[in-house]
Amino acid sequence: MTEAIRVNQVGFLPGAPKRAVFPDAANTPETFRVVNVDTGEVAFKGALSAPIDNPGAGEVNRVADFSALTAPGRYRIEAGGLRSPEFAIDGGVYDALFRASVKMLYLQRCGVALDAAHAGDYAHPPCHDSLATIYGTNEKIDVSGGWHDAGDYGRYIVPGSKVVADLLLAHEAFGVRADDIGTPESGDGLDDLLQEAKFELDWMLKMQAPSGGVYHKVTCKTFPGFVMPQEERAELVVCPISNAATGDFAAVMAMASRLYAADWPQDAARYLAAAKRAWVYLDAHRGDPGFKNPADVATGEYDDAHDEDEYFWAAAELLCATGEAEYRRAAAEYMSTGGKRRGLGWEDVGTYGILAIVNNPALAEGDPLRQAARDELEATLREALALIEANPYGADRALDYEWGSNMGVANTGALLLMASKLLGDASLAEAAQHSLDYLLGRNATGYCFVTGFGAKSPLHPHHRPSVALGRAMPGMLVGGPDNGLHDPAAQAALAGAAPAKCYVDDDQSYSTNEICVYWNSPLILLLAGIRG
Ligand code: G3I
Ligand code: 9MR
Ligand code: ZN
Repeated sequence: MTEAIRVNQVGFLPGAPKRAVFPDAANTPETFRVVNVDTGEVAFKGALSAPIDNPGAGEVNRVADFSALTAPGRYRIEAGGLRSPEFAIDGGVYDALFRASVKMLYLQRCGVALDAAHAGDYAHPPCHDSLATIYGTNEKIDVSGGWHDAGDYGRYIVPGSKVVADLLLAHEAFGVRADDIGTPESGDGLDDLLQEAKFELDWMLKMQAPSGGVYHKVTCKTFPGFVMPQEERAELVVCPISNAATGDFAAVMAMASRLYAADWPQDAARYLAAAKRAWVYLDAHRGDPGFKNPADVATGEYDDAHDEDEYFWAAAELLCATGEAEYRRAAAEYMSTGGKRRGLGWEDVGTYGILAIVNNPALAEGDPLRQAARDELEATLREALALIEANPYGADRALDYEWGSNMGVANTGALLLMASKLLGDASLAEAAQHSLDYLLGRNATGYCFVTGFGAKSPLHPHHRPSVALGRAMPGMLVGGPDNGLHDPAAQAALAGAAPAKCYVDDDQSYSTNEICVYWNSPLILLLAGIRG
């Protein structure tokens, strides 16, 4: 038997839509069966779809729909000499995955010791706890804390803000109250997601300069070798303030001021004051150029020449937190200029601002600002749905797989779930299952893209602790296919590959096989929404 059938390798909630893909339509029978692997019984029989062209994968596919199978159990799909990896149907099917995907953030914490009781093999003493030099000066400041960004140990405001936003949205939009993640805070009666986000927020406060502007990042000048974090001992450098960092900071601080008010009132007040100071800085710095690495700094740049969407997101969140007219004016002005820069990424954040306006309880139903934001959200959803519909693997794309494409797929699934609640449309939630299926194995590579989960998952992520210890840390979502072939390992392994197959499980392929806190966070949000 050839394990050629692509399916979500973790599995499905009983009532979920369920699909599998046969990659090679020409060599596929007309019918398939779903077999219970414990009893050997055939639990479901069905007919395959007509062949569907899949140019991004360079394939012609057939789709098997077995949504009608709802009985809990462990299953495999079979047809002729083909079969799929095993998967489960179960009400708790995503519980361990959800916990591991949040725990990953704990394991990326910087500046503190990770003890063996919580971190196991990935325990380490405090790292990056020396004072950091403000670039171009002799001034040293304490900016310890926050998460390591990715496979490297940099700490960057712009992508870190995305993670905070996703965790806060999981709490706000889906009512997540988790106290069993397995972090030092678990079991204290307070939400572990809010406490994980707080670890980053409290670091972010240290990155705000007296002017209200926010330093873009703190890293060493170059990337280290494949060492554990406490072994990276080069000088820490705080890079210059940027508008993008300051705008993202203002947005998530304003968001946090609302969501921490009940359990951490003093922190909530500090977050709001910091957000307002950041806005004052932004207002005085319109038109400043975007961040660029200083000539002798080679770490992640997160350069963004367009800061209007960061201004918008900040204004929208400050409006939500305060109701003040100044923020409304700024948000409305942006909405009316048409420059939406939609997105839930590190670079384009317009959709976060849209969500903040649609969500704002202080805006009346018929408020024109809110209506414009709803229209914008609906346009974004229509585009995503058309792409998902046309792709048998359920990714919201045809031929374009960018660096970190798995973040894009997870963002879209998470947005569909949030919009489904906001707009009261259940069909949007069904489409989100396709995003999750893609990430967990129903894709052209046959990988479940989360380390430690599924029958075939990445064993060699570009992640320094995993490489140093010789074992992939579990619960990490890799970047996935990138048809730009942005690193030498990808170029060597993937020349001529179809876009959806431009992925290689090689620890040198940072453009396809790195992991990131802001790739995990939309997975967390997607899982939070799917679990309901
Ligand atoms: O802006 C262009 C756009 O115009 C064009 O249509 C598109 C086509 O693919 O490319 C766009 O630029 C891309 C850019 O991201 C913005 O999305 C680049 O090709 C792409 O190479 C770039 O990738 C980023 C990469 O750093 C290199 O800068 C990733 O998004 C980003 O996730 C990644 O981040 C790294 C950090 O620098 C360091 N830490 C690890 C982290 C993850 O690998
Ligand atoms: O490890 C680095 C990773 O976090 C970045 O995403 C990537 C691109 O900036 O760079 C990685 O570091 C590599 C560097 O760019 C080139 N020399 C080899 C480094 C390790 O693979
Ligand atoms: Zn560190």
